[in-house]
Amino acid sequence: MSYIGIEEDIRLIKAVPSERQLTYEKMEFFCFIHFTVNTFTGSEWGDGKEDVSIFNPTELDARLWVKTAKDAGMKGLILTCKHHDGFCLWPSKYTEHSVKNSPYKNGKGDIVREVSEACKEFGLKFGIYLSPWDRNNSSYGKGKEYDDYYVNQLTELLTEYGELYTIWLDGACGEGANGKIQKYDWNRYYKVMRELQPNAVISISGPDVRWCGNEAGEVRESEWSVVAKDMTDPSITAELSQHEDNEEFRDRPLDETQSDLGSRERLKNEKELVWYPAETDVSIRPGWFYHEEEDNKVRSFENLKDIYLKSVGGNTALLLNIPPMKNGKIHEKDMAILKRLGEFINDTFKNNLLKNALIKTVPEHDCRGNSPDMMRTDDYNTYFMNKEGDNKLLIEIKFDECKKLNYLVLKEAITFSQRVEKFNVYFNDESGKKIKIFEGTTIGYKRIIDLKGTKTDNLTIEIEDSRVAPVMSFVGVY
Ligand code: FUL
Repeated sequence: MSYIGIEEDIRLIKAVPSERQLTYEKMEFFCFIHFTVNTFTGSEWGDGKEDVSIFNPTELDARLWVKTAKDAGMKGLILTCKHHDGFCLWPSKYTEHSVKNSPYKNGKGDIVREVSEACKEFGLKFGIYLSPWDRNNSSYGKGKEYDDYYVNQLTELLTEYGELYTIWLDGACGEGANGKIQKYDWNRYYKVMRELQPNAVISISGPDVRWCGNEAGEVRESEWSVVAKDMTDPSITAELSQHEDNEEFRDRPLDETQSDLGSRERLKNEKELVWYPAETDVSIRPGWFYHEEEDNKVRSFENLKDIYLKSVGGNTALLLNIPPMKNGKIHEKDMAILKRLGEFINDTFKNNLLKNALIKTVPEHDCRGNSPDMMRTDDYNTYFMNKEGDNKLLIEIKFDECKKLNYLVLKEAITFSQRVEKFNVYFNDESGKKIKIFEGTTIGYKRIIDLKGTKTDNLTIEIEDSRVAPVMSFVGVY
């Protein structure tokens, strides 16, 4: 609906993903590992005064962490190399507050190395979390002196552990050991990251990937990847992620003022727009770190399945945290649920029923004369692109017999930005009556629609409105 005018429509679709954003988005589902001295003190935010002698995970096997993530269907893993307590999981040259002075492997361990190597072995990509807030280091709060320290540590991590797919930046900024607050030199940090790991996305307090706005696993109904450029400003992203350390915050639903980031109305006065896709980050337990007393509060398979379908299927990536125990192992309860989740993802989306179905569209061909077969393959080289000015598209699917339909997957070719604003899903019952099963707004990278086991031999997707002509990359029915 071009109620603002064609120029505005085109402005809205100018922002497209960078190569590194595209690679990241295609990975869809990753693992967060929160592990540090907090695991041993039972806290969520360490104060940096912990005695390093408490850190002794006697049964840690990084390969098991990675295998658990892989079995769950995850494609990458992010490790808290340093959390707010300042304790480093690698033997950093720049501080004594690290594994090198702990009993772990008699000070000879390097958990960052062990995890990065295990990731390589199992074919997962590796990412780092390096908290800028450091409650241990004496330079924190002293301006450039701390920035130098942070950049030195960053350089160690970005040069000694192979290729990274993400650098996860927490905006938390509290007082350090001396009561001072540091003003982070974000642009200097970004420059080092781009230089040393040009393919890694800089996430959260960074320009490439946006925090979804809550830690409860909630996803917006309409998730736009094109938003106001201001949103990438580190002072804003960091401000948004400032919070208290408690369960109330982690359970807090999405703030209402944050529910619309990308509608036409929301963007109409924004001068500059950017591609800034969202990431849903959530923990399998109430805390980010392991606490024995939360063993009976592990998220259920049903709950995780729901979060997966809504987040990965709602135009966001999913970053699911799995906190290891004091001995370094992952609790068997968590492992069992994750394994089930992996099996669910694998089994559910294995067999695309579209393979043997007829597919017809109105218009019949795309603007280049291509047939709707273009939407059968899940890649960005094949796509169905309506001709300019034609913002509607009907996709009619006919199966050879009545099938029980569980999920519909729709993907836009986001290399042409995000365009679809409104769509419906129908089927015709035996009497020929048209029955609407779903009414949706955005699609973006991926939308998964729960078809709730509908039994039918036909399915129609109606793209009712689009910012400009829709470009569909993939349709899957399972
Ligand atoms: C927050 C931190 O303060 C939490 O401890 C956790 O690391 C979460 C992922 O980000 O900002």
